[in-house]
Amino acid sequence: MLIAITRTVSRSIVNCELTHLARTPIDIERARHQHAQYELALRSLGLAVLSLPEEPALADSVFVEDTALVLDECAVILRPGADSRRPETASIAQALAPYRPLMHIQAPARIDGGDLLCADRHIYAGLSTRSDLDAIHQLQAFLSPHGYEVQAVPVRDCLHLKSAVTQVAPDLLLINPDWVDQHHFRGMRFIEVDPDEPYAANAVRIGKTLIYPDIFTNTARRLEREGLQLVSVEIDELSKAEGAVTCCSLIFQA
Ligand code: CIR
Repeated sequence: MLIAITRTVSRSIVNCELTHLARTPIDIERARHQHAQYELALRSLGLAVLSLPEEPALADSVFVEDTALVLDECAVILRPGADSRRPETASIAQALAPYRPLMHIQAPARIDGGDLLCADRHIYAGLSTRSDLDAIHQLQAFLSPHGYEVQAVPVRDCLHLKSAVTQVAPDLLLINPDWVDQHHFRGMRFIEVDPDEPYAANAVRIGKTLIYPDIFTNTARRLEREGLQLVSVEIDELSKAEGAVTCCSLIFQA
């Protein structure tokens, strides 16, 4: 069975980290409602949702994706690039310990899970303002005994690699070519986001279905033309904190 770890939106989300967006007021109740709908979407696709309690003092703690990389063989507890986010990992390590042997990225290396895109045994690792080569080398050392290859991929003008590109089918990537170059992804096909929807490259893939923001209607049509099925969610309140759909869960096989 697939498990999704999530975490309730923190009451302090208004103090979230922001890199590319200006701060605008966040309605916490609306953000919590949208997050609950997102959890419902995961459940509707058959996932068991393990919803962790709120971390009132950790503004960005709803974005659990950034704290760990969970593979079939092990989980790597990451060292998030923003100082304020480091304390988020302790409770995630506790939650993952029953399911996987844990490894830990060591200081001073920094890496956010939003920069890790796994395509089978190939892991693309974004070089962003949050993630560095030291962490990518540590990952490679942890994971090559399990047969994984880790490839560094530079990104620009966006927060994470998965702001710019996510996988939507076995050989198919949804991409914003302004933020990452296609030539890094050898052997893959691409759907480009609609130019009016630069934030539209982030989708959660569960089997043949995508959990996808309702606001990117033009890009959604491109995905549907490829025969992909979408479960659409409202996520605009969490987007004000620079969150997207992948960042709100850690999904793995129990
Ligand atoms: C941050 O800047 O860390 C948060 N405000 C947003 C993190 C979003 N995470 C993700 O896309 N994986």
